Amino acid sequence: MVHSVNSSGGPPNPSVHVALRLARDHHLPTEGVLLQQLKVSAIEKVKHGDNFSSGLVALYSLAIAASCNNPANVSYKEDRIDLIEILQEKLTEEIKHIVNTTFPLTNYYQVSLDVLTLCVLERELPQDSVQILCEAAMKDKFKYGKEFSVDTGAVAALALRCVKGKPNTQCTFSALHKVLNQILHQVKDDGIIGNIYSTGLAIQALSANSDLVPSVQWNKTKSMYRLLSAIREGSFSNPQAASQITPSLECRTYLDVRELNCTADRSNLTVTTTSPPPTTQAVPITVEYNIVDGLTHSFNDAVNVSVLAGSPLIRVLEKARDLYPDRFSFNVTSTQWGPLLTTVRNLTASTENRTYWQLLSGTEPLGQGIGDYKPKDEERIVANYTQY
Ligand code: B12
Repeated sequence: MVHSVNSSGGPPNPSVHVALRLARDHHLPTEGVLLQQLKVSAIEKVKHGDNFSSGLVALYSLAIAASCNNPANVSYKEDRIDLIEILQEKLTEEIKHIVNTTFPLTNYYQVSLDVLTLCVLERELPQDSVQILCEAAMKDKFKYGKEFSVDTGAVAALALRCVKGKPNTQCTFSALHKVLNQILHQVKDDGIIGNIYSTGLAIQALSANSDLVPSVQWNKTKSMYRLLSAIREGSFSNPQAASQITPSLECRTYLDVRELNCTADRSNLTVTTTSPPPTTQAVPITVEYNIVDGLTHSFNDAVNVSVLAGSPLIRVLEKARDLYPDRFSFNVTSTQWGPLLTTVRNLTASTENRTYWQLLSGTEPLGQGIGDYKPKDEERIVANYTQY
């Protein structure tokens, strides 16, 4: 995460800042640089009217507060913005959208982040927001397709925990009970909760609600060790992925942002330079790439391409496009997780219509995106245009 701040050149990552702040050891010069980048970037986004989704505003606010700065008063040169007011407005829009259409403007992961942030920072929550989040939990809305999203449930459980006990929040008792049970249902024998990338957030949710989690139902040590072994296997080389497990590994949760004592920090983190992985002879592999319009069935096209072993999936897409530009053209959007596949041929993902390009290996959904997933020889990768 520290290296990503100094080398990325891309937009600053608020989730990485929260993680660095919640860690016990610090590299204060890097945290200072990232804090400044976040402030400038927030101001630029507001000034230029760039896309600034509610959850992203929440993460920026949480990050700035985690450095003991006031997100309601972010300034750079002669510009000044109030991120809390913006967050309250964005959450109000999400609530209105849910009331009108039954779906949030973005998704329930972000609505939960919004409620969590306003609560942790002890700011006023828009009317009905807690009630709406409770209802969503009770009506099983934390889903993409048919699957319960552990990540979403985990952030919702943190938000509900935070607001529990405040006036007019009686609904949180049954909502928490429901969501925690759904998360506990996803605990696997090896300690993974959901998948490896939701495990960190799930540990936070279960730890923050430990009084409601029967100890026979979850072995925290096992989940923590599973994360540590996954780090050694290289599953967390993406800084965004690393940022979502760090709080749990430091035995903290996002709720602890309100308790940070910045004056006590010491810059005691020794940053080691990672040596490049040993160079193995790169051999070519063959990957079948299949693009399917799963909604209106306007096309179903496949091609075999050859890439070097260890290449990320995006190389396969590029090869296919180079071979047949008309059939395999594609576009991506950069996100904190890496490139998100948004368009293939003439079909573009849309939040409004809740369509996206799902990635699969055969019939199994991939656990990573095109920037991180490394296909194997003879693997069949499917990009399927579908709805969530
Ligand atoms: C909501 C969500 C989605 C939605 C996003 C659209 C929407 N309007 O809601 C949909 C259903 C489209 C989606 C798709 C996918 N997702 Co998703 N998603 C999430 C979730 C639950 C919340 C994201 C969010 O809103 N974050 C908060 C906002 C403020 O941050 P943001 O960076 O602006 O959010 C955007 C990006 O995160 C982007 N996004 C969402 N998922 C993914 C996945 C990848 C690989 C990339 C590059 C970007 C991306 O969409 C967000 C909204 O615009 C996260 C959970 C998590 N722990 O982060 C998983 C998560 C990020 N997704 C994941 C995965 C694997 C995918 C898919 C690859 C699944 C698949 N097999 O097809 C696809 C992406 C395929 C592609 N086309 O490239 C993994 C990523 C793990 C990793 N190491 O890479 C996560 C962590 C879930 C998990 N535990 O497995 N996702």
